Parts: sequence; structure tokens; C-alpha cells
Amino acid sequence: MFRRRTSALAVLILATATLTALPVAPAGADEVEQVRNGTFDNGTAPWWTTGNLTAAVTGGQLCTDVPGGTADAWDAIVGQNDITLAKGETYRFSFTASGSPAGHAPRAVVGLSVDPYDTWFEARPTLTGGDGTYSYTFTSPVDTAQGQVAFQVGGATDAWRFCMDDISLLGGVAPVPYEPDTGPRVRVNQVAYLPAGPKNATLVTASTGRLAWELKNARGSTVARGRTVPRGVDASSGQNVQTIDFGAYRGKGKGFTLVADGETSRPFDIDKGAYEQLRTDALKYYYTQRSGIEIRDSLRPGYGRAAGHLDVAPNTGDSKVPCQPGRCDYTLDVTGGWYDAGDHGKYVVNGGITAWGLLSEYERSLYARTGQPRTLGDGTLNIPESRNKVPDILDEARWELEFLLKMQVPAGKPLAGMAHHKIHDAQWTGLPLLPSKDPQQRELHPPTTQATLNLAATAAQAARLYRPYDRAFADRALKAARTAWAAAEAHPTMYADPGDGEGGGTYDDTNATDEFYWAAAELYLTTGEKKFADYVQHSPLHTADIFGNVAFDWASTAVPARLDLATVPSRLPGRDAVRRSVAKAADSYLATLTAHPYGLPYAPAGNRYDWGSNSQILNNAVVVAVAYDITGKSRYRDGAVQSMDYILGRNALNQSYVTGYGSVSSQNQHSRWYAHELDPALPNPPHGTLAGGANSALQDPFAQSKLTGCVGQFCYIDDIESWSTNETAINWNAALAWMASFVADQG
Ligand code: 9MR
Repeated sequence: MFRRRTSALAVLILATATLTALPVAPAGADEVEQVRNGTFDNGTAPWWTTGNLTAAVTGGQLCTDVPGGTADAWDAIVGQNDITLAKGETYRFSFTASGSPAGHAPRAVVGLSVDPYDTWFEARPTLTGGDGTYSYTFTSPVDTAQGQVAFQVGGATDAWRFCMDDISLLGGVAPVPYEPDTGPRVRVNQVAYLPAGPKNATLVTASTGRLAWELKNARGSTVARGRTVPRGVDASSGQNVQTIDFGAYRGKGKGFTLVADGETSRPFDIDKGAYEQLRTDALKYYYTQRSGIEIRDSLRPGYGRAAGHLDVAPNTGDSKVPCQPGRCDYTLDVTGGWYDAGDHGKYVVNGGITAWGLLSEYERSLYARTGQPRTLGDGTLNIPESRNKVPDILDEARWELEFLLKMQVPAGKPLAGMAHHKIHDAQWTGLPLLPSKDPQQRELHPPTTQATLNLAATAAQAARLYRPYDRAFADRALKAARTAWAAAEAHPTMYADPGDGEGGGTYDDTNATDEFYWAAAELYLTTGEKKFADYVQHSPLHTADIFGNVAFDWASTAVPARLDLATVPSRLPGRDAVRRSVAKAADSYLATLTAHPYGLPYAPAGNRYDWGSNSQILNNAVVVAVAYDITGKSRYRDGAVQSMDYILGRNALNQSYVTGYGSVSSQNQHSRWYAHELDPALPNPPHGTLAGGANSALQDPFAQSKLTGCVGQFCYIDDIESWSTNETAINWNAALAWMASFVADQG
């Protein structure tokens, strides 16, 4: 499970006030359960452990092997945070537990989950080999939403096994149900529609009959009117909705509103200027994600910070990073690259798909009918490399590419040519934490086939795109790509361990067929060599329908291969069929969009929005946009453009997911350095930062405490604690940048 905030909790828990443990009192009928998933029916989340424990559900209980030889009880903990307690309320704390061998007496604690870790109740039952049930009552001395229930199982000389079940904290007051403020019921793209583009809105209403709508300009004069189309109950929001199509209006201007059913929408422009700005901002995002370089305040006012993970204390630094203990006998200089997201990790598969996103945005500008290379040219992004005669988007992508190349195992070492999967902290750190202040040991994790092929694919793509600007780099990249390809062929099934999630994400994936197809495609497009053409044509993915509910993401990279084979000039036999397959896929995303009353090309199975759904929506839109680039048919251009509406405000929450765009936008994305919500001295994320978006699985406790039971689009909250719905990530912004550039290119 995902443990983002455990390390700060693994420190000493101070016993400040031990309250009376009374004999069991009967629970009142109206008492409220404060513990979530205390019966482990849904895995172990949101329970966390210290790094020396691995919790798993066995026989319906949470069990863990506790290592021997720790000094104190709090050296090994299983706990749950975000427990709400009310001052003066009496609680009954109960659980079932067993220990093997018998005789261990762990500390069962209710206390504060953050510094100074006050203890409000503790018990130390001596466990028997079989299940014992323990029950206590105590009165809370505080009001808090930062309570914690914890089992401190450390301090024993010998290893033992601890199991627990039916953890309950009954009492107090019911949490106030969370009601998002969704504002006016007319939902529009709060940023801008294109004057000659599609213009659609969604009205939330109890009405089932057609209603009148009016489009008003900034002075309040009605400039267009019409009637709504009832659409019934929308599965993705659970609401009765109607749609409004005002695409016939071709005027231009700022501050329009749409009025229907007595409600006035948030204002919007009809103009493409905002997309020019977004094209730039979505790419400028990467500079402040950079590792290993000082961020200059003169280039990003308000965002200047010291370089992260160079060898300046308290950083352990990325210039001599060892493998996880016992995994290799060398260290690597893996400085540079972008931090993945709100954490300080750097992951090759996600770095790879992100580098592809930026390189593909650039490559599109060279070949697409509406492409404009100068909009991505030198001097566009205000980065240290601006004015070096290389397009800024290539300079920015190179910051990551150089890092990816450093992750390759050197010649002469075991698995030479493979790429390490990731490098990150040994333990999860808390928030906020500037990159330069991270004290954790950094570690390389074992090489994987997927990471190696991500390196091969992007280095091969880089070789053709940087050649006009830097021949030596192009040669070096191509050589690394070939080496990586050969290494992956020799080790075709070396996958990341799904359990390797302490201190960083796992990015595990048990299928590399798509990465092989992608790397072969990029190597072919760069070299034209028959060996790679043959590989592409014999890949089972070459003719398969690879366009699912989610066209592509970090784990599934066949579509990037198909898109590049369809658009980058080559002599590939059967290229027309490749191009037709993209248009066919786009038709199916368009069918989804047309059927959707919020107009998005995304209808996940079972209405289960996925982690990073906003990027998945945008990636599906990329396929539709490429179909336009290939065919010139306006239905694809319009569908791709319309997909932006959801991201920018035409959604059930009536908010834009891009910071600084729209009158209400995400501001508090989970990040250790844009942590303004936790520390007013730190900034919010920069304008142009995309939030992950609705995620039905609600993996983080904060989202669970607010959103349990949410329907589709409502599974999102703009709070820094919600890492599963509201993180920022490099791959997500790449999808935004690509689409912003496409829309800005449409006149
Ligand atoms: O974006 C990733 C998502 O697809 C996965 O389901 C999730 C769990 O593995 O991880 C997400 O990526 C996170 C990564 O593991 C660590 N850095 C932050 C990333 C965004 O949340």
C-alpha cells in the first residue's frame, strides 16, 4: 500500500497523558466508528507501517512479521491517521490481536499523528498465541482531525509475528459530510472556446423538458439564444443534466456568460489567446520540477529555490547513488532530471513517457498541417538555456533525457545496458519538504525491461530530433538506445517488484510487449533499419486494437508507437493501414464523447475513474487530435478541442483542473515544495499545473475521509493531503502541454 507520510510518524511518541482505562461500557446506538477499514475487508489501506514492517491481509486479519533487535516499541508501528476526536467525548477503543510466539505486549495507542505526537490513551495487553479481544474506554482531551490509532510492536529481542483485526474506535461525533461547493449549475469551459470551434456546456437541473438558454457578452447583452437538449441522468456524476450547444455563435471576446434555468455560468472567453498562454505555461512547469539545479527566481518569480539532491547536506545527493542494500556494487551519478510529481523520486518509465510527450509535441509541430515550430522555439520558455539557438522545448526535454541516459547500467557491470527502474528516498518523507532539505538516503532500484525500453525509445527519438542542433548528442543517444535494445532483448521479462513501494512509487508493470513495440518503432523511425521494421511488423500489437478506454499511459506504450508510425515520415510497408487505425480509434473516442453529456472522450469501465484520470482523458484526446493531423477532417479537430472543456471547468465540480486557469481552479496539488496550503511561505503550484483528477479508488486517507461513496467525477478534492486525487505529475502535464499546443494551433 502507499505510505506517504509515515516517516515523520516513526519517531518517538511521547506519552504525555495516560487516561483512565475503564471496564467495557456498552456502546450507544448512535455512536460513530472513527476507524476506517478496521476489519481489513478491503486490503490494508489506509493503515500504514514503518519501513521495517510489511503488512498483508492473511485469513482476514492484518498480519506482519516484526523484526527482532529494535530498541523501543515505536521502532515498528502499524497505524492509521486522520482520526477525528472531539474534546470531552468518550470513546471505546477495541481490537482483536494475537502474537506468535505468545507473551509480547505491544503498545496500543490513540494519539496525535504529528509532532509532538501526544498520547491520549495507551494500553499494553500481553498477547497470547490465539486471538484475544481487548476493549477500553477513554475520554479525549482534545479536538483534532489529526488523531492516530497505532500499534507499536517494536522493542523485542527476537522476531515475532503480530496479527490484528476488528480495530474499532467507537464514539464521538459523526464527521460532517463533505459537500463540494459547485457554484452555478451551468457548467462551461471557464477559460475559452475557440471562435470557430465547438462550444458546448452542461446544465445540472431537475428539469426534464427543454429550457431556454442565452449567451451574454461582457456588457450583459444577449448575443445568442436557443434551447437545451435533455440528456437524462449522467452516469459519471449521478446528476440529471441537459446540454447546450452554442457553437453557431462565431463572435470573439472576453467575459461571456451562459444563462439557463435561472443560473448564470462562470465567465469565459471566446478567443484562442488563453491556449497560447497555456501552451507555454504547461511547458514552463518543467523547469520548476528540475532536480540538480538551482531554480532562479529571476526566471520564475516566487519559485526560486536551492538546487535539490546535489551533494549538499542534508541531501545525501544524487551524484554517487548506491543500489538498495545488496543489489549492486557500484554507485551512479544520476543527478538532474525532473522530480516525478509531488515526491522527490525519479522514475525511468514515467520519465520516458513524459519525454516522449514533449518530444512528440515538438515533432508534431514539424509535420502536422497546423503545426507551428516557432511557437516552441528558442526563447519561448524563459529557462536557463533560452537563447542558445535550440528550441526551448528540446532544451527542457534534454534535462530529462540526460538523466535517463545516466540510469543505464555501465559496461562491465552485471546487466550492462539495462536501465535502473528508479531512484528515490529509502523512506517516504512528510510534507512540506524542499528538495534541498531532503535528508533521506537515495537508492537505485533494480533494472527492468520496461525502463530499459523506455530509455531505448526516447533516446532513439531524441537522436533524430536533436541531430540538427547537436550531432554528438544525437550519436550518443542513438548508441545508448541500441545498447538498451540489445540488453532488453537479452532480458525480456525483468519486471519491477510490485512490493517495492517504500519511499517511492512502484510503477510496476508485468507486460513489456508494448514497450518492445514502442522502442522498435522509434529505432526504426530514426534509423530506417530493416531489423527494426521487421520487429515492428511482427509485433502482435502492430495490427491489434490497442486503443482501450485509456489510449496510453506510463504502463501502456503501444499507442505512442502507433501514433509515431502514423505521423513521422517513413517507408514502413503498410503505413496507410497504420494511419487508418488511428482514425478508426478516434471514431470510437468521438462516439464516447458524443454520448457523454459532459463531452469527454472517456468512459471508464464501471464508471471507475482511474488515478490521473485527467491525463487519461487528455491522452485519449491526443489520439483524436492525431486523427485530425492525419485526415484533416473537422470532426476530429472539433472532438479534440472539445475534450479540453472538461479539464477547464465543464464538469460536475465546476472547476478547472489547471492552476491559474478559470475562475475556480485546483490550487493545492500534493507537492512537497508547492506546499502553500501547509506553509504560507511556500508557493502554490505554478500556473499551468494539471491536477491528477477524479480517482474512484481513493487510495489516500484524506480523500477517504471526505469522499467515500463518491460517484465518478466527484471523486476529487483540491487538498494537498489527497495524493491519490490531487497530485501533480510530469506525465500528466505532458498530456496537457501536447493538447494545449494542438488547440492553440487551431485558428
Ligand atoms: O500515476 C501513477 C498511477 O498510474 C499509479 O496507479 C500510482 C500507483 O502506482 O502511481 C502513480 O504515480 C505516482 C508514483 O507512483 C510516485 N510519484 C507520484 C506519482 C503520481 O501520483
